[in-house]
Amino acid sequence: MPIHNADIAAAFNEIADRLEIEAANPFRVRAYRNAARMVGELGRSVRTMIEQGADLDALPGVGPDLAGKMREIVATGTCALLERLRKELPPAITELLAVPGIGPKRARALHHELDVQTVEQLHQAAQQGRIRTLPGFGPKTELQVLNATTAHLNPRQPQRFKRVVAEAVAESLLAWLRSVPGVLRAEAAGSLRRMRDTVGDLDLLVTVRKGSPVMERFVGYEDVHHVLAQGPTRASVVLKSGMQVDLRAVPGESFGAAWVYFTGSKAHNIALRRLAQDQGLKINEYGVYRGAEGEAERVAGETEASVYRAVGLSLIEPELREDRGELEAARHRRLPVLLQRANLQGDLHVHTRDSDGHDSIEAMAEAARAQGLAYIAITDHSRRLAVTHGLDPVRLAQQIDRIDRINERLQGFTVLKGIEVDILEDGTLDLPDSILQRLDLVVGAVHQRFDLTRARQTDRLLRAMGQRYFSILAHPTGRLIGEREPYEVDLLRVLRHARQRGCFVELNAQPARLDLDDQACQMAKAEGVLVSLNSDAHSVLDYDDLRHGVGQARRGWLEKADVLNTRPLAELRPLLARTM
Ligand code: DGT
Ligand code: CA
Ligand code: CA
Repeated sequence: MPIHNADIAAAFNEIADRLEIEAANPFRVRAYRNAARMVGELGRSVRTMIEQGADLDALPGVGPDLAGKMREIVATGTCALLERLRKELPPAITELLAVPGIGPKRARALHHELDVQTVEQLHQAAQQGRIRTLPGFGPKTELQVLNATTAHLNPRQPQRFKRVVAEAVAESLLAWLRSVPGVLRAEAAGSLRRMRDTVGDLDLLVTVRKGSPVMERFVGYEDVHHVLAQGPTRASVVLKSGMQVDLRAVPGESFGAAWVYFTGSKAHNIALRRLAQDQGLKINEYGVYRGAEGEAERVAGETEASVYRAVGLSLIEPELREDRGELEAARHRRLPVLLQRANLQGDLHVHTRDSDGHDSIEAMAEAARAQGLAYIAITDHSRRLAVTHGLDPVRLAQQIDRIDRINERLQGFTVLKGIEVDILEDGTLDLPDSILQRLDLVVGAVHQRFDLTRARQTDRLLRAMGQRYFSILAHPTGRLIGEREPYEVDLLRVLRHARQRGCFVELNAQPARLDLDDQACQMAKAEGVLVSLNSDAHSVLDYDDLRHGVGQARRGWLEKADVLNTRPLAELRPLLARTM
């Protein structure tokens, strides 16, 4: 059975939940939670890493113990620790933890006192007023439980997956499909291909020789949990991770038309169809047709380019297909030349083991160079973020001196001196100008008080950008996909202030952040503010995340010139120099 990163993450999360219910050491619980998150966002298949003999200990936060567990899970689908924990507690009790407001302590109390084992039973107990009678559970908590369980039992929004997770699943599935007899071609479509930051389900296309068993094989894929539909040319399944996959087999001569159709977006398709109609053409997933029903002549369909050409357009890249002006731009041959990974010359947000990173300055520089970059900025956390071992002025001064010495040795690569300084609640910075002035750049970030009103949060950021040495606003909206909503802020005012002050905004490439999002990138471009596309790397492996940022930048219509760190160092330096 092929184990995906999502399976490992789920196992680690379940271990963390169960350890928490058993009141285990909180550090141990957190280690499993962090590992679950790290694996979930990894972007490389742990299974493949193991197959290729890669060193799992090199992954952030992973020691020999966790590495061993990952090997065990990849080999067997579970691990001895999880199985033991499952025997110790009724299987449904961890469900209780999924209810907001119910932590391990309360889950344990409900289980012991009321013999509640499922969310349904908890809901019932709340309805019957049995929860308010428990010590520590007044009527207010009971109402909370009632609301939470109602929402939990009637989920409104179907689950979406982070792109990095969906991509890993799609890649192994596509590779496997390509090995099925008679399969000529297998490709991803849908939101995954459009590089959306989250993916609802996977849409895959194949072309096959006659008689290929691809549909039978697909529904029998080892990771399939259940089959929703199966026919000769299409099938839908739900994988064990809960992810739905739609597969369609299309004729080779229609592949381009089908790829356009199933790549979407729906809004783009509708606009495209309307444009075709205006020219007396009909467009569907089989091709482009001219003439009346019955005697229609097919004029395009084998390639995507032929489809767009038939309606008078140049080929539109998948990232732009959102009906946000791309058809108009294609008609007037004014499509942007989208940013590419190879355009990036450096990375301006990088951590080391001086704060919460895993590797040395030298190792981060070497790894960046191996990724084709010419410079990085070391930007460890500042003292306010104590959990990260953030730098105070004395330690930062020492780091600055060390970087100077490292640069003397390096050739053809430069390490810039920076800091990820905390923006305090009042918009001042966590370190004084006397030390900030010694740096090449200052990356400012919000790490607490996400809850300020829109007006106060906006003022806070404007004030921070007004500080003399401020350079780049990191992860400007603070969102964590699927975990934390962006904070309330007037982004337009922030961008206009950035433009006026000559500072920059970040597109943070961590798969869970991708902050700014696509539309905000477009807004930055419109306001004339350069975007700094940074990995926020915490280990030598994390530069790989830059490609996620590039996908997001492309969705935001960004070209090479719109991105700060496509500049060679000689052009970058004057842009970073603060004269005010
Ligand atoms: P997702 O899965 O929610 O992340 O987003 P998509 O864009 O992958 O949407 P999905 O999976 O529902 O459909 C895949 C593509 O199929 C979609 O991007 C466009 C096409 N499509 C689906 N339904 C319709 C429809 O009703 N009309 C048209 N014109 N195209 C559709
Ligand atoms: Ca989809
Ligand atoms: Ca779909």
